[in-house]
This record gives sequence, C-alpha cells and structure tokens, in this order.
Amino acid sequence: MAASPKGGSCSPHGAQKRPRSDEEESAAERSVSGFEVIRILRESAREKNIFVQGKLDDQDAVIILEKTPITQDILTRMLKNSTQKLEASNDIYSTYQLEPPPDLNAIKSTLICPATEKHVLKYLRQETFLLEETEQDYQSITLPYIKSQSFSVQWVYNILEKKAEAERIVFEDPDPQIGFILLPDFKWDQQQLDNLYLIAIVHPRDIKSLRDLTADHLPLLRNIQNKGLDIIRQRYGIPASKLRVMLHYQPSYYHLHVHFISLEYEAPGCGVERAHLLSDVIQNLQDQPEYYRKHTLTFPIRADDALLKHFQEAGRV
Ligand code: M7G
Repeated sequence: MAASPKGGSCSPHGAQKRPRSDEEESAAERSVSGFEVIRILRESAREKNIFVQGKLDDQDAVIILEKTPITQDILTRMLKNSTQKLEASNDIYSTYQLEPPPDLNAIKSTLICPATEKHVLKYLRQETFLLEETEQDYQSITLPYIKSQSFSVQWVYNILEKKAEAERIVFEDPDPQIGFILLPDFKWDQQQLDNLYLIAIVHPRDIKSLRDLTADHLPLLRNIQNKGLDIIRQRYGIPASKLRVMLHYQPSYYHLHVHFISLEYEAPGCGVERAHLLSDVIQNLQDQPEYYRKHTLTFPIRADDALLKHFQEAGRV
C-alpha cells in the first residue's frame, strides 16, 4: 500500500512553507558520492542494511544504506519493466536476476555528518547487557552522566522551531504544556505503510525521558495518544490496533518523544527490554503518580557504553 495521505484533515498546523535554512541547503547539496569508506560498523543480510563509518569532505561521517520493501503498488511495474537475466532453471524451478528501473530501485540512505564518536559507537555491533537502575542509581549515576554526555538534541529544537523538517510535519498541537509535533521518523521513507514510523516530539523542553514522568504529565501523554492515533487513522488509514505506540528507556536523545510504529514493522528497539507502551505508561501513572521516578527500571546497555562503566565503578554491576 502506498503511503499517500487519506483525507485532508491533518494538514500541517502552523507549519508554513518557508525557504530552506543555510544548514538545510548545505545538507541538501552535500553529495554522498564523496563518502570515503573507513569501516563497516554493522551489516545485516536479513534486514538488508549496512552501517558504514567514513569521511565526507574531511569530516567524520556515518552513512546507513537500506533496501526498501517491495510493495504491492510497485510490483506490477517492477515485473513488467525490469530487465531480467535467467540464472538457473531446473524442471519447474527457475531463478532470475531482475534489474528494475532506477525509480523502483531506490536505496534509503541516512547520512550523519559530522558524526561524533558516540554515533559511531551507537551503530557498531556490540554485546549488550541488561542493567537494573534503581531510583538512587538514576540520581547518583545516570542523571549526572546524561547531563555530561548525552547526544545533542539540537535536531529536536530545530523541528520544534521549524528550522528543519517543517514541510514534513504531519500534525502540530502548539500548546506549550501538552502540545507536540508529529512527523515521520528518519527511519521511515514514507514509501509504504508496512514500515510506518512517526515520532511525536513534545513542546515542553524539561522532560528528558520516561524517568521524569509523573501524573502531572498525564494530560500531555493522553493528548499525544488521542491526537496521534486519530491523525494517523485519518491520514494513513491505520487504526490504533495496528500501531505500537511506545517510549524507549534509555532513549538516545533526552527530550521526551513517543514512537508510533506499524505493528507489521519489527523496528529496532521494540523488544521488552527497551520499549514501554504509552498505554501502559499512562495506566501506571494513573495508579501511582510517581511510578517512573520510584521504580527500578531495566534497560539494555552496550558493552562500550560509558554509562556501564559508571555503574561498574559505583559497584552496581
Ligand atoms: P530514541 O528512542 O531516542 O533512540 O529515538 P533510538 O535512535 O536509539 O531509537 C529517537 C528517534 O528519533 C529514532 O527513532 C530516530 O530514528 C529518530 N531521529 C533521530 N534524528 C537525529 C532524527 C532527525 O533528525 N529527524 C527525524 N525526523 N527523526 C530523527
């Protein structure tokens, strides 16, 4: 199914068309053809993607290349218009190498440039462990670490201030307390609905993660749940029963955001060790206003993550 909008009721709210900023212009003009490969950080034949560290214009860079799913709407054109080479045939069985026309053969690519050491580590395949973080651990180990180390959330502020991706906004509720912006996640190329992936980024800037949430945030969370689901149903025709609406703990970026993912798509980070369904979060906070402040939270951590070292030094693992 193609990801064309259904109905017109969720046109960008407050997202005016505007000239591109200098940053966007330079990103748009940067060509990946000058990317010099240094090493493969991770690759998966099953997921058909590759994560590569390299240099672009003398800057450290990471590029992620991914073959996109073959969907019903392009199937007929693909079969009809591809050049085909017979590879082998035996009785009723034959295999072909199909070469589809370029527009049906796109590779989704994400470039991070300049990339930090933390980006490189994020994509490097690594052994992971589970950590149990008590309320005290969060205050004495994790919070100081986050304050000193976490990824910059400049890209989030650019979205909230319409300095980037403004034309991609699917919906905005501008309320400073309970408002948010809903837009396609970088992981989604918007070509098909099977891997639909949107994120809701909240307007308040003082909520780092799930850990900060209390019952005071219930109006915000309910607003995201109700409006997010409504808009996705109207625009893409996907009902709530086909969506995984969740938060990550730990997130990579410490500005509260909620992931809306097609149930058909086994996206990275959907496992029980990292994902928290928004509906569970809402219920837990209804039952216990300080649930996420007080409870021990378990999350996966990579062997090379400096936070693990801090837990080790504190004698917690
Ligand atoms: P997360 O839970 O903090 O960490 O999610 P994760 O990246 O380990 O899942 C952040 C989400 O924001 C991810 O799903 C990213 O794909 C997405 N994302 C990251 N960046 C830098 C951008 C961006 O610049 N634009 C958009 N639209 N999405 C992004």
